[in-house]
Amino acid sequence: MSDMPVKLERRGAIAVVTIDNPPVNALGLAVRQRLLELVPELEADGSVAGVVLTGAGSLFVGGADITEFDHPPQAPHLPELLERIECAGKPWFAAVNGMALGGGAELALACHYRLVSPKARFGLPEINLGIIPGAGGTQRLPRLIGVEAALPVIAEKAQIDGQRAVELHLAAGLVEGDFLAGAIAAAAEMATLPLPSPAAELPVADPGEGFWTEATARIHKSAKGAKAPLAALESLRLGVQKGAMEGLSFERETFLRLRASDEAAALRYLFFAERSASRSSSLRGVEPRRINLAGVVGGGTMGVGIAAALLNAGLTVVLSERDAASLERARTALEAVFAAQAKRKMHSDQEGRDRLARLKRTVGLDELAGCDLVIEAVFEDLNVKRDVFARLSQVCRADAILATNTSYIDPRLIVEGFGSQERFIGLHFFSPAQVMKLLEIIPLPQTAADVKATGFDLAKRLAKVPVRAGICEGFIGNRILKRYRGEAEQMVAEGVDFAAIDAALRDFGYAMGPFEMQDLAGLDISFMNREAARGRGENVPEALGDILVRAGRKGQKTGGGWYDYEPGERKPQPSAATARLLAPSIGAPKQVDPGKIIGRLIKAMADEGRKILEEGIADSPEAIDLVEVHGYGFPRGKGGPMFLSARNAI
Ligand code: T1G
Repeated sequence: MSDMPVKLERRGAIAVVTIDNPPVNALGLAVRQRLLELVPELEADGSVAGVVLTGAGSLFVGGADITEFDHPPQAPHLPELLERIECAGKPWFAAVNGMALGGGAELALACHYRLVSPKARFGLPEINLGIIPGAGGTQRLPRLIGVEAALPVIAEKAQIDGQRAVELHLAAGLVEGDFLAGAIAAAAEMATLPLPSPAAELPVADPGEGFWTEATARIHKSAKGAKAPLAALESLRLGVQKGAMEGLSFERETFLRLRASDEAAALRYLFFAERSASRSSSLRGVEPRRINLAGVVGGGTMGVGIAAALLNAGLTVVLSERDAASLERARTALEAVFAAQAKRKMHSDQEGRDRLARLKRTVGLDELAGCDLVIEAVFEDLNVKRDVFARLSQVCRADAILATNTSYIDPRLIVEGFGSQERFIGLHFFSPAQVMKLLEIIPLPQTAADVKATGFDLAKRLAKVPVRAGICEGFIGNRILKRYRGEAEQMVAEGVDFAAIDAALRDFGYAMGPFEMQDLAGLDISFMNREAARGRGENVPEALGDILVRAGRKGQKTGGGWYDYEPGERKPQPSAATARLLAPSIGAPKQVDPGKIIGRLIKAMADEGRKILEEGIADSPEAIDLVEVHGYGFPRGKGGPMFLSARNAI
């Protein structure tokens, strides 16, 4: 009896139905089957005046069971169940004790009344999964709260909390204190009232052409090519203009079509990959160290971003620079970061000032003595980094964790000779560090388990996606980037126009192609790496990018790299200079189908990914895809190179 996912108990004339299906009370098959049995059962029970439906634990319902989506839908389907509840002859009260997401929100909307706790939240996040609500959300919500209030929830990931739900008359009441008892009491009182009309039958006002035009433009922009948000808007609009019945069938047909799409499959894959990323099986049960005071060495682009990320997460930060002028530049840069965040409504101006108030600035390293964790983010040079760690290992507490943000250098070489490796770890952030979600965690062979666990815990506190990476040149991300760029350059050498390659990658979903990206980041970074390798006597062939750098073309910062740039402009312009410089090194021009360009580049990334897996540098194909999506702009709706390769989609 106890593992039944739906529990039934009686409280006087009220039947209490509790969905108890850990971890998130998802509306899986067994839940749907049991609820469908209960509707007629309770209907026929003359001693039942009303039904209170709630969720066990802190959630109401986390939605339909996403794990079922890789398989054909199984009856009973959610729309059928919700229609039975909506048309029941006795009132069903959704006692929303916490998150009611997706199908969970739709279930609450089909009930006759909603009673909410202060922790209640209604959301229809289906577009995150490349689908739209499939059980009436786009039809019932606007009929209960109006189109203007419903649209942001349906197509823009907005949520409605308990208080707002009462204000919108979505909920009949807010129940404080002992929520379930209060909800049952309210239900007992309201059970005798005439049943309200089913939400799907309520009238809804059409806000007019202007509203739809503006909404379509706004959502088209924010969707960045994803299909689901506009499909959700279309379902809402069609229901408003053609009626709920047509709206419900359009919604269901659209939901099923998107559910079967490659984009939805990719987004589901990433949904589960992101959730398993934060839990490294090898660290289960290892307690992370408590980090309250964090130090950052270096106030350049990376140092400022890392300090901002730590301050955003509530930590107190000591930022160190080598001299007062550099420290002043770092302070100005940090203030600009928080001003920009306030402008984007991430927080208020006051909250920005409060966060900056937790920043201490210092010249030199001595003031880092009290830090629990210090992250080094100085110039990418072995000797410069070693000088920092030599000093840190003297001034910092023995139990302080010392981390390097190196993106290429072997961390063992950086900390060699500075005491036991147990407290050293690589924490590789991505620029801008306060925005990019990826954190490559690079343990050294002797890094202590609780130090590794602290890296993963820090990622969670910074709302980042952690990926363990082994030690090799470029770890996971930069190693694949090198292969990706090498393959792209090889195509140029064979005569393919690099602008055509960039265009193909943009159409595929990247914000920019490899050559535009190099111009933004600077061609000199990889040039210096190659020169350093040549300096070590390694045989590194001349790259096309080297020809450009030797001619002074380092990218946007020099007004030209692969492309030309007008002063102060970021728009890439075709370059006669580049064409002239590269002509002797590239083949006769040739046209290649964009699909072939994409296929070749992603195959190269996946091939390198397979090598990385064989060498144990990454723990799973999912880990590699998380690196590509959260660190290198791989389009989310495509899943990742390993995902596409596994599906033979390239
Ligand atoms: N189905 C199956 N498993 C789910 C799930 C779901 N809906 N939601 C979460 N899980 C798993 C997750 O993989 C993890 O598993 C564990 O639960 C804890 O999750 C018809 C079609 C609810 C806010 O999009 O946003 O309804 O890794 O780590 O931080 O219109 O999970 O432990 O094995 O995220 O406390 C719409 C998705 C579905 C909500 C809880 N619903 N979930 O956050 O825990 S589509 C969603 C979340 C739908 C209808 C349509 C969050 C959460 P494991 P967690 P959390």
